[in-house]
Amino acid sequence: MDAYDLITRNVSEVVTDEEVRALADSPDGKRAYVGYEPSGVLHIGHMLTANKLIELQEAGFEVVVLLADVHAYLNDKGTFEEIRETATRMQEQFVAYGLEESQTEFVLGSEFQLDEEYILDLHALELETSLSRAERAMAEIASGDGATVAQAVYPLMQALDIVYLDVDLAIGGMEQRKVHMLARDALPSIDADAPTCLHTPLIADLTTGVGKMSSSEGLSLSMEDSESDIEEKVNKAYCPPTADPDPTDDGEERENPVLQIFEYHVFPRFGEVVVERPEKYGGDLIYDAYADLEADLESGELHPADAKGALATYLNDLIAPGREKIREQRN
Ligand code: IYR
Repeated sequence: MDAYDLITRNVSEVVTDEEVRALADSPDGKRAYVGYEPSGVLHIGHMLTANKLIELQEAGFEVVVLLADVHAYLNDKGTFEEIRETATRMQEQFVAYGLEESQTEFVLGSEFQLDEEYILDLHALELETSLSRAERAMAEIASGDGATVAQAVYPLMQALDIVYLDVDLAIGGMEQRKVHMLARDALPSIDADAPTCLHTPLIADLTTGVGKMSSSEGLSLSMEDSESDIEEKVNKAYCPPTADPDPTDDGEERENPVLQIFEYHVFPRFGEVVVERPEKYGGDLIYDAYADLEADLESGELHPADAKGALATYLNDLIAPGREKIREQRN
């Protein structure tokens, strides 16, 4: 795969395509980053953007992971001490997941976000941004109801991080897109370039296929799940024989989360998928491309129960090193 294909594989959106093509022309030494609010354990959403970071490392990018402790504090995720402690644990889990430690720069937000120069630039952005714009940018990120002043400051800091970390490409899930659009509009006012952005898809709710999987509601998959937790959850997943299911009776869009996880997690990390089946049911199926697995599910050649069985096995392989790390961290 060439650099452009690696960068754009499995993404929902790039802003802009022209800018990404320019990066792909000379990716070596270019810097890409994702920021995460530190939390106790990695969940499948963290792992999805991490897959993209691993692909970018393959394409020659330098990768920066921001452990956004100040952002987590502003988003009411705990005391500063608690957040700091989870940041260290999260870093270790990312390395266990497969981010090359020697090629990944882990940065704690508070290492630079409390410097005078950063704060003054932040105030300059505050002058340029309406409260309603900041609030809209946070609609899919903010926790709790009712916006706080802290939540209005948050997206402006996220914009400024792009400048202070000197990155060429900002990455996030689709829920980050409005923050990035704000960054593109606001950063030129402090003489910084509008950043190039890449957004990864969101995995749908596991049991309904509606909306997005969330660690606060419904079933979510995380590194602390045991093998049997994963098997049970995947078993309960919504998996009609199509990648494009009909909407619900209320007109809500549905996705097939089992196929999404194959597409965004399993194929990128394993390349090939073997679905084990007894001889009497036709024997093993071997796929070296996601599209073939999807086509077989749609045609009925691959039964949803067999697809789920294989998915649980691969997911368990993916999280095994992280699960082991969490066990160590708790001892
Ligand atoms: N908003 C992210 C966390 C975050 C991301 C970046 I990129 C930053 O520069 C700072 C924070 C979240 O929702 O987890």
